Amino acid sequence: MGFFDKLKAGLDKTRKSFTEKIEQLVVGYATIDDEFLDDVEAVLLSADVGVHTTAKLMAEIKSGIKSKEIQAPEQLKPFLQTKISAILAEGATPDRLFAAQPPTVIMVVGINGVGKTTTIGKLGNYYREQGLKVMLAAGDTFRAAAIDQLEIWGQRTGAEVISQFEGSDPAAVAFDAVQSAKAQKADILIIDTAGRLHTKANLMEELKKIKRVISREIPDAPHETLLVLDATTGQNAINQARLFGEAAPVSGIVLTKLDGTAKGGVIVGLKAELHVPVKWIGVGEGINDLRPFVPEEFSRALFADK
Ligand SMILES: Nc1nc2c(ncn2[C@@H]2O[C@H](COP(=O)(O)OP(=O)(O)O)[C@@H](O)[C@H]2O)c(=O)[nH]1
Ligand SMILES: [Mg+2]
Repeated sequence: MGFFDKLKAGLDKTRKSFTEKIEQLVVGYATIDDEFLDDVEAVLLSADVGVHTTAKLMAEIKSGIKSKEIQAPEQLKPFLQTKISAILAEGATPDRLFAAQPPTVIMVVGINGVGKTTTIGKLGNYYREQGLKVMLAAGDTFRAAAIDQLEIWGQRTGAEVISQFEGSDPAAVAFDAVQSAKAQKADILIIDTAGRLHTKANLMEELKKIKRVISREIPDAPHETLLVLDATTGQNAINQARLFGEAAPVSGIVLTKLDGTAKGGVIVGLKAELHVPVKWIGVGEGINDLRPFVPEEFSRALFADK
């Protein structure tokens, strides 16, 4: 299966909870009235696009009705598809940032279990396939298993992994890794971090410290701070984005587990409510199941006919 087909299949449940409900509504109403609009609002709210985005879309629908762009219920679906594509395409940025001088340093943050380490493995593979020299840093020292997991990805992708031992200082690991990446002329260094510590404040302090250490070695690094969010958590993903944004300015979002979730609509809310672009999407656990986010492709998959 190609990536688009996987994405489309992955969004099946989202489509059922959203696009198909809109289609059913359209069939159920002959004309546009307040009741129809209330039902549309309910569908949007249940689709995980969020309260603000729902309000925004409802305002657009109402002005579309006024301007006669929408004259009958069946015109709602194409109208929404256009508006949602536009939201997703706003501020779309390239999938990667390259430093003026290598290495480009990418720091990966997010809570436990969202898919950070897996994403790093896939990202490493993506860049390796482009002929770039990739290094990985095992900055999640909270659990030994997290270090082993990154080592395995290193073996699979042929990327060198810089690691210390369980419980060591993640900022020291990051320091070592930056030194090695410079000395060995790596093109890209991707740093894993812990998603859980004894307290939330500890975690945020640790991320700040890692950032400080990195930027002491390379002034404009990290060039990218990717926040990994799990699509299956729906609205909670938006709250996590707010929380992490306070500790480390996030430059891009990776939305994982879009395979088989009914909450894929959260991508629309993320885009509309936080001003951080979604840069990558994950549709499975395999090495090729991560791709740059292409808004047009996503909305095509979301609104596709079965
Ligand atoms: N279905 C699916 N599973 C994923 C995806 N990304 C990661 N996972 C799985 O999510 C689990 C947690 O991933 P991990 O990378 O260890 O998360 P971390 O704690 O943030 O480092 C693992 O079982 C991964 O295989 C994805 O896009 N789709
Ligand atoms: Mg991990």
